[in-house]
Amino acid sequence: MPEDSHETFLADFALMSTFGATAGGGVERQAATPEDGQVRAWLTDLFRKSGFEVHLDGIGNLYGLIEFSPGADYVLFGSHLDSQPMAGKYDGAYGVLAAFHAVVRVAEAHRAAGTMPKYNLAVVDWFNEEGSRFKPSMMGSAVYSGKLSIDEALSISDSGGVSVRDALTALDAVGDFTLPPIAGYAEIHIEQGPSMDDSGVKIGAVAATWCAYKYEVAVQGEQGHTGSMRMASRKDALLGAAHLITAVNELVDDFEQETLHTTVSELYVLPNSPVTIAREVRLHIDMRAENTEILDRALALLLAKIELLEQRTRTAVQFLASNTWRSGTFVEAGVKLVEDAADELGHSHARVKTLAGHDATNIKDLVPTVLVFVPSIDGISHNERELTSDIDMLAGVDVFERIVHAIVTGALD
Ligand code: HGY
Ligand code: MN
Ligand code: MN
Repeated sequence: MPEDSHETFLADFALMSTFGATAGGGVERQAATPEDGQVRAWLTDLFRKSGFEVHLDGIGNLYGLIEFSPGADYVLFGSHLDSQPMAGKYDGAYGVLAAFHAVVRVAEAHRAAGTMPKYNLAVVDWFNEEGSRFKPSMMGSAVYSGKLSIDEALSISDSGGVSVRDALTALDAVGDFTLPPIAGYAEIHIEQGPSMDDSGVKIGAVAATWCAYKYEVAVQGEQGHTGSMRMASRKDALLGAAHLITAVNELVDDFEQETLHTTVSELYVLPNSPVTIAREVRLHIDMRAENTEILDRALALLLAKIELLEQRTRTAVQFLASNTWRSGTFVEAGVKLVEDAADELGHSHARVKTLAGHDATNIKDLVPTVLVFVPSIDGISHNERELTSDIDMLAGVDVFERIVHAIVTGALD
């Protein structure tokens, strides 16, 4: 690829990373915050300056379209610009920018050659992939793929009581566009895990996804005076939550190492007053494994542990909501596309699984979908220290360009 396009990519990446930049070298761009609005406005401007038509759908998904043949279906490429709090600048954003640059290069090649691709091209920034401010994660692609109703999504509120609808409206980001039918989707993303960095592999052809069981849980107790209430009469929700957090983490001891990942990652204490025993604790349980058999076994074990901790702490545990995705494979033709593109460019590659969810996790159930990884140094992610080298980013963009070219000419049909 012409050197300038590498330099242009790196310059765009540096500029993109200034939106919501944190002192520790990461970004803070939670969904529909002003910082998310700023980076979306920047992408909108970049789309327009490069001849894309820009559209917004009803859940704030932002699209840039290049039409070659009116009425032809589209093929879609992209990822997400929103981030976790105090997080890395590569997660999602790299994939949006790589998709933009790869689509620009492929469109320019067709124009220069006077050829017509089989499909029109679109780039997307999916709204709220991270699910940090508004749960569940992968929200924009879940609505697009029919897994979550738009009304339900728009009415979900953050911990401050602001709804998705109000937050998007404040950014003037609620549209009424419906993307024409798509024949395929591809996404490039950092691995967010250590396997590629450990093995020195430069391109990951994602063959399948782990599955996830995520639960919103409330531990119910009763308020009381921390000084005067007898210990034997207490129904301390925070004590119940402490036992639950330990129980969730100790589940992995009953499974082969690294085959089950469990976390309690979010916690709210009510009333959270120093001299009052907690009446309620809300927390978020996240369980991941290669298949649902492992997760079903882990869940059964957890429910048994919950019965014991309820008796021991005189509290009650309620499951309020769940968000799950089952493992699933990506189309073989797409995995092969990644391997062939990496071979053509002389980059090492391996078939990998994704332990994290992505928008591709949703879209793969709709149309033939390709997910490509580039290495994360030390596997660090959702952390300001997240890092992928420039050379690995650029290799990924070049590989992705070959994938875009193949898909737009019908390679996934
Ligand atoms: O939930 C996930 O795994 C994704 O990173 N949002
Ligand atoms: Mn991501
Ligand atoms: Mn993420």
